[in-house]
Amino acid sequence: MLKVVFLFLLGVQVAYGQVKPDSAWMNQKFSMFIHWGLYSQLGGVWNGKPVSSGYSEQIQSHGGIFSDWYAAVARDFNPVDWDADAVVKLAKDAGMKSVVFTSKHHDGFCMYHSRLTDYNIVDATPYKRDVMKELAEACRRQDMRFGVYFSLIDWHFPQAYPISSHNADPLTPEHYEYNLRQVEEIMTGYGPVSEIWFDMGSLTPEQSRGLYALVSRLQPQCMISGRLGNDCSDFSVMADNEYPDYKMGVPWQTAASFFDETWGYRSWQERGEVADKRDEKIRSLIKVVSRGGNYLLNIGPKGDGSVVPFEEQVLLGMGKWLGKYGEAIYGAKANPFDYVPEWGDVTARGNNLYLFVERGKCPERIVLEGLRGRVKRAAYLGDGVLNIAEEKGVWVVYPVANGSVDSPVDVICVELEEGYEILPLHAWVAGRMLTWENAVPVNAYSSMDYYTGFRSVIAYNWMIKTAVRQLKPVLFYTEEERGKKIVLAVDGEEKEVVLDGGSRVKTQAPRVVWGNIFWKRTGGLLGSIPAVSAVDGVPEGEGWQLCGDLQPGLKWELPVGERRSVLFWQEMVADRDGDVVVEIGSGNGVMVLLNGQVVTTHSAGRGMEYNKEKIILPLKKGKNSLLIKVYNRFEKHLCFSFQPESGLSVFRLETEIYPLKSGSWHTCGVRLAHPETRNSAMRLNNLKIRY
Ligand code: H79
Repeated sequence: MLKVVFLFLLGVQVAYGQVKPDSAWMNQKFSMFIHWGLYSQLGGVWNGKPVSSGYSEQIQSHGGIFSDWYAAVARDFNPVDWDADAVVKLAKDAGMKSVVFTSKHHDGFCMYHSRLTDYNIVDATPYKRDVMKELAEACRRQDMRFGVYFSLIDWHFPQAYPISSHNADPLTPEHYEYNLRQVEEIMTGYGPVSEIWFDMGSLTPEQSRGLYALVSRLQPQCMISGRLGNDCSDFSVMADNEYPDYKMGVPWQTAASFFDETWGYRSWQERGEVADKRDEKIRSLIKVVSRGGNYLLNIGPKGDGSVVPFEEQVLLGMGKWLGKYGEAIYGAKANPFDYVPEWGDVTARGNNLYLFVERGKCPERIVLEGLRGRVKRAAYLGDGVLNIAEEKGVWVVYPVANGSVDSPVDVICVELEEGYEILPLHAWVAGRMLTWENAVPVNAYSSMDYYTGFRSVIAYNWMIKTAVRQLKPVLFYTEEERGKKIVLAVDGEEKEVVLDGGSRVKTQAPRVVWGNIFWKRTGGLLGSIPAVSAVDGVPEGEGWQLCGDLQPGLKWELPVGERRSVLFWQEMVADRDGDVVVEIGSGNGVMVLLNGQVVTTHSAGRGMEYNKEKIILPLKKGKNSLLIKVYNRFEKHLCFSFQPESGLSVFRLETEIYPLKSGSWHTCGVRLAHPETRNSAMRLNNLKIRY
């Protein structure tokens, strides 16, 4: 039965609640992270020797320090040079819009006056002052937003898990309860909190939901970080110091430290030149903002409370840069083009496009492919006007090298007339069948815990060219998608469709010679895409083994460590182009690549050791390579199965008529009507749309 519901939503990618995401948070762009705690007093040194493994804020773990010896550091922790107002002023001068402070790091030492433990800055140190309260008040005085970091693991709380190598430990019921009560203290005693940056641990979905609900009840505006786990969050957080090379359709953030090796103060850090670091961090800020994210840059004050002069100088340098170039950053949207140009990055604000051109890569002509509209003017921000011309319908800017003063990259502002458009080039579908292969995916970042994070796909968009005045798209789906409710949008008009019913169609699959399946152990994260080359159906490189006793469709178990993956590879030779269906059994997460292109990536959540799914593979005539990465989170075994299906059975479902707007180019998009979470992979890779 066909169910179509009309919706009058306007192009909103994800249905948000009323309060969140907080638009002020989305527009912050640049904020200060502060890692300050007992560890700062040690500055990366124990027993007179530098502890070089691990981050310095985790010196208790990496330095193998007994808990009582570590706790004793508090007796000498007397940060007489701490000046909350000066720190907030520095953040302001740097052009930052909020400050996020470590209320409690993994060591369990509270930098605020907790009533639940005396292991805190007021009760356990000679300083006896609630520095977090001082910071919150300084923020309020200086009109700066205030946020907190809160470690979900705790090496001091007796009923918590002991120190592990990975920090992704579960929470015992007592520890979870303790965290709830501490979070309640923080959310009720320190005024408005703009974001809470939960970190590490590996919570059950119920625990993540419980903390999310508590924070939302106490402070409905407060943005909650993705590190809470189980995709229960208001914004996604990349791995430490990770910069995604893709845009996201959800609020997200990169948190970065001055040096990848540490967040907490490290006295023996080799720092290099201020100007180099300033330029590096300006580039990072541009990279994040041009992909739609917020940049959270960390400082690690010393044990005496003072800010490291190197860090202060870098921040002031960034503030100076933002003073001149900030209009290209604040309030700016992500690169509106569907490609990242070779010469740099792009942001957009109002009727302006901002082009960030890398000095070494400055081309003679900057071709703004996909831009439809009229250009008023192009100029270096604040400086010289540039030549710009429309050549065969494509706008071309003629840059001059080193056009921007005091900036590591040239910043060009292209002013456009109202009503310009940017067409997604890579989704101009020539044929009439829309699939994952020719879609522009809308990305998000899904994370069950720190290590089970990956680029998820939450929508597909296409650009189609047709002269007709209306469309009646036909959907093709498989058993795998049956029952899912999707939103199909054409030229902005959205209708809900339930993938159910329709007529069964059988299509002729190509004849395929299935090669041998090989396997190989690999690292943990789902996110990295390995390239495999092969000769005569055998993968090249170390470590590949033949799956000798793998029987079609039967579960194959391998003993594999936690947070590790196994790659499976095989070659398929098809006698013509065409679809085949395979059934793949996998564990906690799986990524499937056909001929180097990602078909699907998803995780299965905790405790889901093994499940099967059917996947359509659009083969090309001749050799095809199939790479499957199966991820093991916490299970003892990794499970896999593989079976080619004999026939390809799909359902053909007609939709209602969509009127088209004038013009020959039209948009089409699909997503789930009710995604489980904003970041969950939608898993519509078998869906096809014919128009
Ligand atoms: O507070 C900071 C870290 O102490 C905390 N998150 C940031 C904001 C953190 N705790 N544990 N982890 C992060 C896990 C990180 C593990 C790794 Fe790595 C980071 C693995 C690879 C990159 C550290 C650096 C270990 C190897 C390299």
